Amino acid sequence: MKNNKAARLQKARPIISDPAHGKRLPPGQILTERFPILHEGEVPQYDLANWALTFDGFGTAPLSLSYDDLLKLPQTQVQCDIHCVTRWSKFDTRWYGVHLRDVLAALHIEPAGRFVMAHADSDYQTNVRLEDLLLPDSVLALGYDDKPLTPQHGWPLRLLVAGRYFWKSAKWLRRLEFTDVETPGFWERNGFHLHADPFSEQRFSGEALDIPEDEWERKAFD
Ligand SMILES: Nc1nc2c(c(=O)[nH]1)N[C@H]1C(S)=C(S)[C@@H](COP(=O)(O)O)O[C@H]1N2
Ligand SMILES: [Mo]
Repeated sequence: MKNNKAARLQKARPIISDPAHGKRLPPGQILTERFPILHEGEVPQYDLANWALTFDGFGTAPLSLSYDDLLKLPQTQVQCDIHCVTRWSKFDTRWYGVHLRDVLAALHIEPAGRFVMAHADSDYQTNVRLEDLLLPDSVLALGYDDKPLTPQHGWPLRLLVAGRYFWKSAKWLRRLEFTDVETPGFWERNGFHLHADPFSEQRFSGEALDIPEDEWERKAFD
């Protein structure tokens, strides 16, 4: 079934961003202080004893880390702005977690390909470039605002991908698949851009239309 989110976004009415935010707010975005909760499907429930994050694509058997393993790795703090393709942006969000470079070092693995498919619950995938995951502001996020993630925002682990629309930041992350081919994920197969740079408005895989939407305002918030 083709998901029609891209088509709906393209039909929505245009908005004009407040110039007071200058170059920090990407074109076509609106600033919010709230924290919208957006996802497909239900919030998954986990027993951490049975939870693992799997890494594959190294020509070896898959490697995995438990939640405790992640807590023992060096913890990284990130402060960044987030930008959702449905037009909301939030400045200065604060996260902590484990940086991919520290995971790769701990597992003694080095990816050969340039791409990563992030696999998450429930049946969500998104494609990211390895170089984006290795940026200082990308993190495998365990917590937000000095507390473990809430279930709605991705507990126990979500991806935070620096400099990309927020759909790349997969909540409920379960597996990172390293590959040398770029394969579209869930939204990318449904009309959204492969690379998703908010500052060049890489919203859609067709023409990047200067068109907005307010669907997030009707959903849940923190
Ligand atoms: N597993 C999973 N992760 C997901 C999604 C989803 O549907 N499932 N939606 C994405 C989208 S479109 C957005 S905007 C952000 C929203 O994250 P938030 O609810 O913490 O604001 O999660 C992203 N990660
Ligand atoms: Mo989104």
